[in-house]
Amino acid sequence: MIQASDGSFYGTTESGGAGYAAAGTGFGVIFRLNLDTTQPTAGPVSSSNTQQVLTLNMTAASLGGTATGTAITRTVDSAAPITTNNAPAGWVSTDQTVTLTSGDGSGSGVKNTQYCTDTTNSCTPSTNGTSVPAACNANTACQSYVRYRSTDNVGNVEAIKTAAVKIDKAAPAAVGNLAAPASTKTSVSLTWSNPSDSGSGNASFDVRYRAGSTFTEADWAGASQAAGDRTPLKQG
Ligand SMILES: [Ca+2]
Ligand SMILES: [Ca+2]
Repeated sequence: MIQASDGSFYGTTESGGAGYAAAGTGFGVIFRLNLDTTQPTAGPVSSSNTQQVLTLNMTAASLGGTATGTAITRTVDSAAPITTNNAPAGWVSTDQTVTLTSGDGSGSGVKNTQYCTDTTNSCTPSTNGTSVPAACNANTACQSYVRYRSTDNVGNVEAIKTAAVKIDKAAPAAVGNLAAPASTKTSVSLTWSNPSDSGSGNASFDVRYRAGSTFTEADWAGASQAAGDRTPLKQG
């Protein structure tokens, strides 16, 4: 007695091993591909034509003859699963949890998704899961990599993919060289140097003033915000 699951999937090679059970000893397995009874195949049967439906007739044979087999159909799944990630495209200011989403189309289904994280984009995914934490210490900027892949139920393995996660919790350095080289009765022109920043780079400057008295950073909210272009100049 040879047993297999009608309608189930197999990878590119089908043999008399996994998925089949022979009761007793002294039996051999004969494959007949697509019901071609004139050309029995001693297995394994192989096809890389994914989603192709094959009809297999498997019988037990012994010295006493070959039994009558019952045909089954199985579908070739030679396609690896596809996994995507939801990592943000650019720099962000908070720790992230990257979610991996996998699918195997109309194939045998996803068996597992594995991931790893590092800073050199070279690790081999080995942790099962689809929720990947990415963290960065306070006052620092970090770029890490989530590397991942999925495997389907017949052993097709996806090529490793990578998502870069960029977290910037480091404020820019202090503005330097502030000067007021020109002024009129109604305006003051200011110059300053663009301070360094670990991570995402400076996006804007906040210029404040107060008439009649000086103020410090502690009074920042109570001072008036100056109008004008405060976008950093591009490098180069
Ligand atoms: Ca598949
Ligand atoms: Ca920064």
